[in-house]
Amino acid sequence: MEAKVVTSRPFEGQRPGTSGLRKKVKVFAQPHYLENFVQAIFDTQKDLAGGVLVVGGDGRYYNRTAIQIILRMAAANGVSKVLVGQGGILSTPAASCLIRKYKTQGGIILSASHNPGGPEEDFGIKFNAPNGGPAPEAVTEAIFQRTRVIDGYRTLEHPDLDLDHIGSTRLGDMSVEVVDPVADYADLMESLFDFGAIRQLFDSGSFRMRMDAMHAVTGPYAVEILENRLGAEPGTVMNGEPKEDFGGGHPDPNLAHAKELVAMTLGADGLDFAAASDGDGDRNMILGKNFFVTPSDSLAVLAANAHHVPGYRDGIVGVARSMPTSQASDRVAEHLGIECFETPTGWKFFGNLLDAGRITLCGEESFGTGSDHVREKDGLWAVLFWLNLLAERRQSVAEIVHEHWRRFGRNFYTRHDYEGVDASAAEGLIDHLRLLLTELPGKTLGAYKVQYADDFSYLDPIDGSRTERQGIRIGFEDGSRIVFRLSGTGTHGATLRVYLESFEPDPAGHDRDTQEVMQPLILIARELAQIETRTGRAEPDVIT
Ligand code: VG1
Ligand code: CO
Repeated sequence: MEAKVVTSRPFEGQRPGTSGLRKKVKVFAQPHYLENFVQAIFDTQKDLAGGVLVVGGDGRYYNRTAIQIILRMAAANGVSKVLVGQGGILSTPAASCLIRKYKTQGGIILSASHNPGGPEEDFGIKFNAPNGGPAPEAVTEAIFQRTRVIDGYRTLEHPDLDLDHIGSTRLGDMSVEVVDPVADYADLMESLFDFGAIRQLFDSGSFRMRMDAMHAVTGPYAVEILENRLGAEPGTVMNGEPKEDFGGGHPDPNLAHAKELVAMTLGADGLDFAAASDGDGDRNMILGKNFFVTPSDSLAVLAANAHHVPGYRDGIVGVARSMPTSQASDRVAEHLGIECFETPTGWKFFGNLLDAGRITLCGEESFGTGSDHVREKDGLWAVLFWLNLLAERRQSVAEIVHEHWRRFGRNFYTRHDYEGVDASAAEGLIDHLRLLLTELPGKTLGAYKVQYADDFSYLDPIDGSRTERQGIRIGFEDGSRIVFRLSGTGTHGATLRVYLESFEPDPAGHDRDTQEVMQPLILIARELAQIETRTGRAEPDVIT
């Protein structure tokens, strides 16, 4: 079978954002659009020729079509072997696990994560490096530059392969192995957590939990691990069947999009524990009875309790959080006497620190938590970590978090998102804030005195690379912060994210309502950024 070159012309706008290239399905389905981007990966990642590639996705609409296209192109570009998840399914953390376990030259993951799916909705593609993690900036930039000048791509004529049965086939000179998407990942989880203790918790009969897979990729993983291996009762996993349109919902595990699950935790009869994950299985939301754990607190609690879990029994070497994530984990790191890092938003910035052995745990306020076991955030991993803690400490979620606050103080935290805002208005708002930066320090806003104001930039301590303009930070003397940044994962208009944080050392104030506590800062943020006049929005669309 001869490889052929199909002539094409560059498309505008193929620069990957916070996590890969995301566009409407209609954009991806244009002739040559996906192909150009994939060829740019092969053109810049030379080790893929003659190497092994992992391919899979979150099962959304266009996943199977895209995988067939990629397989033909991989064969034409001289890849020697592809490992593809059965049915085209691989969660993001499971893909990372496979790349590492089988030491492949990288992976291509098809997902637009928490964005909705379906013919009218979103699709996405990202390249993961041989360390299993999202391609670093230098790689995504090289891929993007290649897309700007590309004039053709390599493929071959071949019928679609059967991806639904496990086993090996050939496509031209390339071997294609359809693998169980769950087994290796489930084994890794079993090696990290005390499955015996968690099984006992489920067996006790007095512990009730639900895991909402939101009709996304986590379903098969959660069923195998929670129900089959750990003995949770059948039905523990809700919405466990991956659907191409995620059942019409946003597979975004937060208070706004997982309402049904949240309702099940409320009242005297509420569940003891509930969790949800996103489209590609890398996010997690953790709930207890009448209790929501903010992702920032979750990272801090896991760091403070890591010694309860077999995989981290010997302690953790350091923690990292994305810049907008609350400073709760910094307090734990200080207490433990370990390093702590503040990185730009996006998991790719944790990769070097993990590879260099400088951190063990890391997380983002956006429902992302993970460790050095893979190089992606990992939704089910976080759920199992919490289950292991609950089994070990024999306390409720609320008790564990309250105890944590008493020990370290509470970082109140909320994020306000203004979605689908006019892109130039959003840019204008950020530019306006940039102009204020020099005059803000020393000023008093309401009851708060500004200590520093900057546009966050990050110097990677491992490779010395610098990343600029990662969000406007305004820090106050009492430790409170306001952060503004624009989303890099949306597919239409702009999304303005406003992150707010304040610190309360006094346990008497720990049970106050977050929005109420944050009200003064919320008003300062709105006024300072002129949100309503610039965007026409009086209120945010999503509050978490
Ligand atoms: C968002 C989150 C960020 C996360 C990214 C990818 O990015 O804020 O923390 O890493 O999504 O997550 P942005 O640029 O829209 O704020 V996932 O689960 O969508 O791959
Ligand atoms: Co995701």
